[in-house]
Parts: sequence; structure tokens; C-alpha cells
Amino acid sequence: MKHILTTIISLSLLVSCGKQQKNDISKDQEVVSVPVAKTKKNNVTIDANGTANILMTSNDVMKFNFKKMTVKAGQKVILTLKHTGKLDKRIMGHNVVILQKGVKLSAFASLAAAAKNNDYIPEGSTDIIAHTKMIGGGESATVEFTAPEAGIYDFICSFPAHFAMMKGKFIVE
Ligand SMILES: [Cu+2]
Repeated sequence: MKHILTTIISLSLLVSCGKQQKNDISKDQEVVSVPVAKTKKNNVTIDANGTANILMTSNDVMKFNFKKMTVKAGQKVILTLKHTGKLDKRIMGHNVVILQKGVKLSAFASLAAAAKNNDYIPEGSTDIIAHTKMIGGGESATVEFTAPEAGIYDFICSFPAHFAMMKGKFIVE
């Protein structure tokens, strides 16, 4: 009897664990995991050193997992982009490019599209605050930079035509 009871308990534990996992995966904004997390706002986790840690994902259907991130002026930012898809970077490459204030997205995207040999980053461009390298399915890339002055900045993926869907706001308070 005791044995049967134990089996039932472990079975129900298994079931509830399975459910829990499913819920976690569906909440794609919960992917950030930094050991000493203090506060979290708009997909940004501030660690014990005051650094803004951002983990962003992108996939095979041209989507970032969020469209907004908020940091503080002068804050150190560590931004990691993960490509959770399977497609090669020549077909479904993604990056994150944070643009200076006032840069027109379509104009920048045209310049980027012409810069194929430089992973779609216009060489010597003064329009860029920071960018990750271009990655394909299964890869990830990290960029570290200091947040600029307060304001609302655009971020995009500069792979040709992706910016129409892959864009968002980088908010500096
Ligand atoms: Cu892309």
C-alpha cells in the first residue's frame, strides 16, 4: 500500500512538473536569467553591479521576443541576442542594431542592405550606437556598451527587409 501511494505521489509530481515547464516556455519574456538579479524592467535585468543585462531571442519567422527595453543613461549594458531558429545566417540572419536618435529606419535599412560584405552593417556609419554581429540559427552574440543620454532610440535587425518586423524601442531614462 505504501508503495502504491508513493507511486501515485511521484506520478502527480511528474505531471505538475510537466505543466510548470510548459508555462515557462510559453512566457517568452521570462528567458532572462542572471544570478544576482535585483530589479527588472521592460526585459532588462539589473544585476548587483548595476549593469543592465538583456537577453533577447530571435527566430526563423523574423521575430524578436520583445519590442521594448529600458535602461538608464550611462549604465553599462550587456545585450545578448540568441537565434533560436535553425536557418543559416545567409538566409535568416539576425542582429540587433541600436540607432542614434533621429535616424530614419528606411534610409538606414537601405544602406545596411547594400553592405552585404560587412554583415549588413554600413562601414564607418555614425548612425549606430551599438550592434551585435549577424548570427544564424543556434548561434548567439553579445555586445557591451554604455547607454547614451536619455531618450527613445530605435533598434532593428539590419538583415535585408527584416526591419519591417524586427524593430523596437531602446528607452534610456
Ligand atoms: Cu533579422
